[in-house]
Amino acid sequence: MALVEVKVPDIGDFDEVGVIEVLVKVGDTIKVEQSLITVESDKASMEIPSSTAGVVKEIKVAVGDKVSEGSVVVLVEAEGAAAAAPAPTAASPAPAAAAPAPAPAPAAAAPAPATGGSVTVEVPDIGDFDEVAVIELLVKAGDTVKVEQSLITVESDKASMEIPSSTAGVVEELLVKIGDKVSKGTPLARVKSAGGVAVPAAAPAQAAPAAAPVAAPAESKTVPTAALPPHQPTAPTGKLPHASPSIRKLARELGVPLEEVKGSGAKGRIVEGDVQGFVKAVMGGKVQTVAQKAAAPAAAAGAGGAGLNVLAWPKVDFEKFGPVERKELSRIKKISGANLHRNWVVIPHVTNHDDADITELEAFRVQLNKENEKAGIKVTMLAFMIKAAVAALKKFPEFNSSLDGDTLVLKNYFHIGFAADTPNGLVVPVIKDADKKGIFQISQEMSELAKKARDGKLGPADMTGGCFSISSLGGIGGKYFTPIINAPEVAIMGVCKSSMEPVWDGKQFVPRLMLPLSLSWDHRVIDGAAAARFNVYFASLLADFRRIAL
Ligand code: CAO
Repeated sequence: MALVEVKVPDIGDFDEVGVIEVLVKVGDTIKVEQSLITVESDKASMEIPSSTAGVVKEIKVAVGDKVSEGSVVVLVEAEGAAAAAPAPTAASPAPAAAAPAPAPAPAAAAPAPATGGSVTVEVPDIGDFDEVAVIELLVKAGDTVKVEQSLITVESDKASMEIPSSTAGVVEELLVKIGDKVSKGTPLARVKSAGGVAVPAAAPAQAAPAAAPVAAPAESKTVPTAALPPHQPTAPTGKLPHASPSIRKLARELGVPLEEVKGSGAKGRIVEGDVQGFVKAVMGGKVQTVAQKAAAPAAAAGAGGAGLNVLAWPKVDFEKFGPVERKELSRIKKISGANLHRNWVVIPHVTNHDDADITELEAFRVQLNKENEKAGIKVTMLAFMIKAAVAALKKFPEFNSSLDGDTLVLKNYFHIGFAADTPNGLVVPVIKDADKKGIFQISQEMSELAKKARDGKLGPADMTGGCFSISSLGGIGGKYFTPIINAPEVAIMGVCKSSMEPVWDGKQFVPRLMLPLSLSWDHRVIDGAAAARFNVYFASLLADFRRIAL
């Protein structure tokens, strides 16, 4: 068994196209030609198939990434020697037989221009796309169209694309209908040319390549697994809504969640009218999106139930005030930002601050690390806090719960998340079954997960299932802060840097190492007295760790 990289094959003009869907996950057994990801430009979407059969070991792309020919999609433990053998030509474009040259077709589809007369627009060279079904008509008789304006959408079982007009003018008659099968040369529409400026038909923007990956052979695309770029793996998503690229683009522009739109086209396909209807229904208050429903309790709590009713985001021309630079948020920041925002808005947060005396515990930790220097495992304060959190969750079970509507789901397992700072943003890996693990094992797992986080290699399984989170800024500094609860959890412990402080022992001030604690909790589930008790108990465990055994 050998590991092979499966790369994006020659997809012609398709360059730097966005990944909109990951169709496999680590551990899946895949066949040759099984679709791995879906990519989409503004005119076409297509599925990229595997050139190799085997078991997916690693996913090297994530939704939102841009890929081109040669981008590594997955790492596969190949079945059989033939597939695993590294192809000498791996770095060069796929052979023509496998991926027909997708260069835009010249005038094949363009009849001779007739000044001011009618021209018949035909399907241009769309590579291997043959006998593909028309699934959408984007114009009608009487419409004025521009050159390259999309006329129809066609779809095979692996890709959909829009076919553009080769001529500007007024559509006199559409010569195809939904369900018709078209190939290169099929007449599409009669267009009364505007001033005789019929131009040679461009191939549909980035359309021809769509056929290429479907036909890509297995053996030409495998290379040894050297020098893999790090990437964030992504959870496989549900099936995409049935809609053409232009409809998906429209939905993105309008912020419409397509998966919530009911399609009225053939086989439930979502058409423009469906998107418009959805927007009208939401604006008219007849329909609520899932996001609106989730936000409803918070909205109801403020503004008399009439939504948050906040001012629009200020639009500032920063350049007017001085030079600026624009940098797109990282993928992690976009995802975590949206989650943090929802949690902040929906959950009524309260934060209780307290201090834990960790003088003895820190001395014990330092001693442990000295004793175990050779073993190479560094025991961290965070590992003790994870154990203390488990004990506190056992004593105060409502902190180990989640809200499901009006029901509280109380958990009998103890998975503790910890916030990890990475170059790309904040992630929260989870130590599973922390109640069953010792300090050394937790320290080791934390160090492995933190490294995976920094390398962008955490998988969905590493970050799900948490009961309670700890966010430690102790290695950096600060006193107290207000951590945001990691929904659907109901509380989070924030800790800052410990410092030596004078503490009154009843007779005198003594120097003690004090750790600042900031516990944020969901006031729908927990009340202030319980939160104060939780903090006091948590601090008492850190002050005297023997209490954990009680
Ligand atoms: N007080 C004083 N010193 C502390 C401390 C505390 N509470 N916690 C850790 N330290 C010290 C450690 O002892 C270590 O010192 P030495 O190198 O001398 O031993 C140093 O700070 C660095 O610790 P660390 O950060 O490597 O280890 P950790 O276990 O404390 O944290 C991790 C690991 C992954 C949580 C951390 O690297 C991290 O990413 N923290 C940021 C979390 C974050 O961003 N939270 C905010 C979320 S809200 O936006």
